[in-house]
Amino acid sequence: MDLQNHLYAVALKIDLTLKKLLPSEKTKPKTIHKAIQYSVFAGGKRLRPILTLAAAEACGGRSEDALWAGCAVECIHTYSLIHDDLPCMDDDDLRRGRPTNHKVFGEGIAVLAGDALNTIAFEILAQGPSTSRYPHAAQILELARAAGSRWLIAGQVMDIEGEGKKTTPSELQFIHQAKTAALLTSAIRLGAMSANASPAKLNALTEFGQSLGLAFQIIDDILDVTQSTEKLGKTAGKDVSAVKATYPALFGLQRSRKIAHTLTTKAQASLKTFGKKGELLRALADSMLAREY
Ligand code: GRG
Repeated sequence: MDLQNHLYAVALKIDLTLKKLLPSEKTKPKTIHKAIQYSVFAGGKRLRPILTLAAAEACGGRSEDALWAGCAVECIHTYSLIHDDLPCMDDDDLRRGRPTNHKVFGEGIAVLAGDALNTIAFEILAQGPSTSRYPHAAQILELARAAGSRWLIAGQVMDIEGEGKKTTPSELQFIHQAKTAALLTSAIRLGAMSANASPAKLNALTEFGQSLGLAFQIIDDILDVTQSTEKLGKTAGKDVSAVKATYPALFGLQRSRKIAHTLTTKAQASLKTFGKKGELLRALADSMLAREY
């Protein structure tokens, strides 16, 4: 199967599992469950769960065992997007090619839909398989840390506080590591945990995720200035209008592309220990570097 078909097939598997695990639109109170379904099934790329399943396979595990963790991470990711779009945050009208959650359901319900997805993530993770090296408590600790105030939320805080101010390259690198790379790394680590990976394999995948996650956010910064709103499904040029610290703003487009390329090569070098089993992760890293939206 070529990579594109693989991506479609895995995204479909994730969608079907999320459909099964999330409360249906008919569950009372209907408004909140409609709002949750609206954003979860808005056509996201499902990159994080795709990486979770690929990491599990690289460690000799079964993708079926990694599905819970992948869906849990996607719930955290979707919550962060709903909250990020709120008027008190980035104040955006468009996400995943549709009006943002608060534009359709109002701010109160959008805040609650994000809150609910944040807790549903742990409800889902707790229902997945536990392994001898990584019992449920270890998996829950893993996701809670990545989504907490030292990483995902720290990145958002520094992003907000940095608007319109001069940011140093090391501050910018930390913002990107915190708001994007930490959750992406956690998606990969949870896949490895579902396969009961050895500590050495978990470490190798952590290094892979950290470099890949930083490269992913740099590409996101680049796409914000080079792509159209239609292609991105979210408002293009937002970083420039909000005077945000980004790699293109600090280093220019050409150097930013080079940094993303170097980080991707570094990520792929961390996969050496996996041999042929690391091929899918290597190919995913290449496709994330070349992505256009
Ligand atoms: C707690 C009030 C409150 C808010 C939290 C933590 C947070 C808000 C926001 C996270 C920051 C954020 C949105 C980082 C950007 C990460 C990123 C590149 C998102 C886009 O990911 P894709 O391209 O999106 O994978 P799709 O739509 O394809 O899933």
